[in-house]
Amino acid sequence: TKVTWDDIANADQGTKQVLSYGLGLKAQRHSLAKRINTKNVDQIVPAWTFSFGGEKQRGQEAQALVHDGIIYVTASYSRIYALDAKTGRQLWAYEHRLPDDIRPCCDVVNRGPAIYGDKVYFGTLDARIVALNKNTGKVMWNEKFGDQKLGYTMTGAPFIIREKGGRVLLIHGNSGDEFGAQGWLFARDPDTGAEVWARPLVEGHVGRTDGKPSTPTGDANAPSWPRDKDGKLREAWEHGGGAPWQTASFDPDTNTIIIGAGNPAPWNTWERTKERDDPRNWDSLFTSGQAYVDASTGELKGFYQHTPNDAWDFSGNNSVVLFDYKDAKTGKLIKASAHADRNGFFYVTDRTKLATGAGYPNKPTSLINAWPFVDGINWAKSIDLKTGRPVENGKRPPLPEAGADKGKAVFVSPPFLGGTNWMPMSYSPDTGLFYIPANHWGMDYWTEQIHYKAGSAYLGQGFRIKRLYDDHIGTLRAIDPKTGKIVWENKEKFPLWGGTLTTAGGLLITGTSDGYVKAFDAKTGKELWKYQTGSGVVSVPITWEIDGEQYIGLSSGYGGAVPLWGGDMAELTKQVTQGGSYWVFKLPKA
Ligand code: PQQ
Repeated sequence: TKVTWDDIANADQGTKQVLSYGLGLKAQRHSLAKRINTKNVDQIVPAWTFSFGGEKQRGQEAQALVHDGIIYVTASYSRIYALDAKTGRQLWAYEHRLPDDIRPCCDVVNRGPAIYGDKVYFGTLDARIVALNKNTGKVMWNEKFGDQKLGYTMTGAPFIIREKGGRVLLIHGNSGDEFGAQGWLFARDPDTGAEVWARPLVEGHVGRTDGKPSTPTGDANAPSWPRDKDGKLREAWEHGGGAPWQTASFDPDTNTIIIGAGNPAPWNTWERTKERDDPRNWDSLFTSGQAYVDASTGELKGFYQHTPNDAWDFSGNNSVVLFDYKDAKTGKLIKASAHADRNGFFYVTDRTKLATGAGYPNKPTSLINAWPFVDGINWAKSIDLKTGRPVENGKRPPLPEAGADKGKAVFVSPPFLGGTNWMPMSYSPDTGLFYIPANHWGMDYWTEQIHYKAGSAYLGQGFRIKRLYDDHIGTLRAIDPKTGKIVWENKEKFPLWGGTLTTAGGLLITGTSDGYVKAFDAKTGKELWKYQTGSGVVSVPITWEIDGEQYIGLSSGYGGAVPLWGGDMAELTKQVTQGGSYWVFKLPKA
């Protein structure tokens, strides 16, 4: 049967279908399934496993979808599979033919598909979005949206929404900030792939509606970006970054798409600062923050910037999760957004204020609170709750001295790989807690000279990532969004690089880089079960029910940014073997 908008909007009210990245429009990653629970999870066993095959054994980061007993999962190198969700039998497979000149910054990953009507959709490393017939795997349309030679690529999962006029739209972004790509958010007709609107996230660039220029993003003069003496915007503005390379959430009540915007390009903060000025006077809008986009028009109507004029590649991409809670003092229901940033702070914002335009840009009124969720943050002392801006701590790496090609190194924590990274957190309405896969580490960080060169890395920074503690890097943390209190934590010797899932069975499920899938008691943090999958787990778990049985599934296959960019942690995880398979667990038959 076809997947309808109502199926997607209501999937998180049932247990049989997983129809979007984030397991629902709010991206809470919480399932109502409870057959597997804290009492019996220690009995679950593998139901089946499926190998993605081939020689392409790395970087399995996907979250799968489940519809009508079929599981759709993407794999590294732009591959997608349809499998019988009960048995793992392959129904069809599609391997996208990739050119040699793709430039993904952080491994050949893919985070998952979207599904609607009779089609499944996924992004490819050569900057396309491909639609396939969900029953046959036949390609129905294929739209190229950027030049892969210039670093445009796509790793994130697309997302289906319905805007208030009734049109269902396929929403996706691009990656490529590390190569000086411009970040764009696209809305397409899911039937044909035709672009409906497109919104750039660098201030002053002009969007599109129905293929024609629409409005500039923010102020047409881009006052948050510096100009040279001749009055022209500096080189960085042309490239800019801000790529929304992860997946949106959607608030139908306010007709708003909520998505994180990536880091500004290049990383070098001085390239985005007027000569001899203080970088804190320049914001590089609309990068490294959370963006609120009108679903019907593609207008940017709200924005909260976590890291103004980001000097550390903190990005703002990680999921923005929608949740409601009662204010302890007033008893009022607050419609909030929560976001654990790479910069180490956990932000709770009032999403209604941002969605009505009052928070645009950086108005302080939308921030409810912000707390550190990792130890050792040294780039900022705190977030000022009145202005919403960080209270910085002098950790912008200085310019090279005259004649030198490198600046002096500063030690910064978190490092550019973040207090957390792309791996999505989950929220359990039962415990009222968020579960963040976090890491304790820092970096030596120094400035280098940089000029844009098409197809080359556009950073202007050098770095080396280091550990903060001898006994662990990863820390799975449960945080209370009302108080910022860390309620429990579980340490891991390797970096954590997989997402989390909570269930009505009281479980928190995740994977570890040393190959385990683990189940914890979501309330107490007690480890209840683990299973070794044979390669590092850097994917996102889901759960579903068929014929009265509950299944838990996730990919295994180490990769992502840590082995490529992780300095001491790349060394540490060299011992992890490569892989590429999907694992499914269930209770044994009684
Ligand atoms: N991807 C990973 C990963 O999959 O492990 C880690 C990162 C990315 C980063 O740390 C990034 O900064 C990053 N940045 C961009 C970007 O700004 O365009 C894209 C990606 C990506 O598409 O995977 C990553």
